[in-house]
Amino acid sequence: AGRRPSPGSLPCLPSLPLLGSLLSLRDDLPPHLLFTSLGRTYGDLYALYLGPHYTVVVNNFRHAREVLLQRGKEFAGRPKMVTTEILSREGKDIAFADYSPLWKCHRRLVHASFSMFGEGTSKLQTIVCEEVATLCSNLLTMAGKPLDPEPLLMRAVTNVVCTLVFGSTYQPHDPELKAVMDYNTGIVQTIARGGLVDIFPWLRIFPNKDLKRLKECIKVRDELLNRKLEEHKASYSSEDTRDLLDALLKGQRSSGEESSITDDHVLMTAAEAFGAGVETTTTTLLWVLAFLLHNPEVQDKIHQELDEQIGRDRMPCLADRGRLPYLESTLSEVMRIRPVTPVLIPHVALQDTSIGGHYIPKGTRVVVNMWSIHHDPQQWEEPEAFKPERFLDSEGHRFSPPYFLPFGAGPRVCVGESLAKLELFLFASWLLQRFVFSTPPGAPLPDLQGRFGVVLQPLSYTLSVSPRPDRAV
Ligand code: HEM
Ligand code: PLO
Repeated sequence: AGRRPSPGSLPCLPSLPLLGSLLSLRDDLPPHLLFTSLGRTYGDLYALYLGPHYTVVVNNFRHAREVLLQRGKEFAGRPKMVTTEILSREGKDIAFADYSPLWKCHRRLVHASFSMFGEGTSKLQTIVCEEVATLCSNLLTMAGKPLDPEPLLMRAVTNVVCTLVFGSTYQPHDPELKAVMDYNTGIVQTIARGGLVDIFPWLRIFPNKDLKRLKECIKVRDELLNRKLEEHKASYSSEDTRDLLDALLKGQRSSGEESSITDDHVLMTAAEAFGAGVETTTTTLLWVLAFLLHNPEVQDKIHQELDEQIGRDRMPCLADRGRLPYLESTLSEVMRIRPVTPVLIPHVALQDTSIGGHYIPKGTRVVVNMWSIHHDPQQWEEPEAFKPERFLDSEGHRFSPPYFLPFGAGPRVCVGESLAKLELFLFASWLLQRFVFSTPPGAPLPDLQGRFGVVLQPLSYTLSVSPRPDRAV
């Protein structure tokens, strides 16, 4: 332990200043593509220094399985990164907190609170359906006009998460809703310009305008959260758990007098559930619509499946999931071809360990390149092609191959996975039962490369919505 890695066994990139600059060049490859292309020179598993940090890049499923699952516990650490430390009050959240017994207990509490409102209960379904219904009526008023779907989708998703976390929703023109959407956007745009692979440790030394903006957004967030927390504390009752914030407060209180889960932890968790809940789901839905505009034949098939399985007399519900394998496969295909976090969040080795038989010293950062796994020609036929059928077996049943991991896996797997799947299913099925989405005449098709930051987002685009014929809406 403690010895520097001898790069003897693992190919290690030599010229780090050069790489650093490559990563930070705005018009150059984003990290997931750069790491994938470096793999062609250095092999699937290689090391490099990002600033002073010895970092191993994992590009194939076999090695990812070791890191996430087989030795998941040994790789369950997180690095300290300048911007995420500020965002999470030095890791008092789940996603950016390093491994510790407190983190474990905290994560378990969050997980339990999520399940309380999750699939087991019909509560969540009711919440989501209410918001989708509003979204549909909003879309209807825009029928035929070119429209940027982002604000409408984001508001609907924000309201779902808001109900879940704080037990409240916003009317369309509530200034607080605008404040929330603005601070979220601000954080997303500044938190990790080169992705979560934090290659700008010098941000701290040379505060720049991004850092300033990030701090301003965090201030807005904190004021809002403090208010919600105080309101909840004032009306708290251990008998009636109204929302996630109540569940967290309850967990905090029941874990003993000197609970080490502080108010800061509660606040950061609520903030994170809120942020993660909004950004990931909105982004995925925007990718879904973008790919449907590019692939109208896929949209036709979804419409057909919905007509056959659900009809037009009732709205889809969670119980219909098994009946709509093509729709589910389309959602999977979108998450394969454009994973929201193409390089996950970096992991850290908590002890000396190994990957693929190569020695990995304690403290090594590990970047799991999910993009390259989801585009590996060894596993996927024509990986660049959008083909929902690849998730269907010969009998038309949906299946999910082990090397499809949009939510990660193991001890650091996404805590919002079931919530996200539920939301995506209900949003997509309702929207597509009612509407046809198309490119407005004269408008370009959406760009499919996207912009890489903390999440891989599509560039804004316009679409046009029309109610499906033969339906009395
Ligand atoms: C972590 C994907 C939605 C909360 C992650 C990770 C991925 C991911 C890839 C990192 C795994 C790793 O580093 O190994 C997604 C996708 C989503 C989604 C594709 C939607 C389409 C959500 C939602 C929430 C959420 C809705 C909460 C409301 C979290 C949290 C973590 C996380 C708290 C950190 C877990 C940890 O570090 O222990 N997610 N996520 N995610 N996600 Fe999600
Ligand atoms: C989104 C913007 C919010 O204001 C803050 C925030 C918190 C948690 C982050 C989330 C952002 C982006 C998506 C992340 C999530 C934690 C886990 C999730 C990174 C930055 C994923 C998909 O890994």
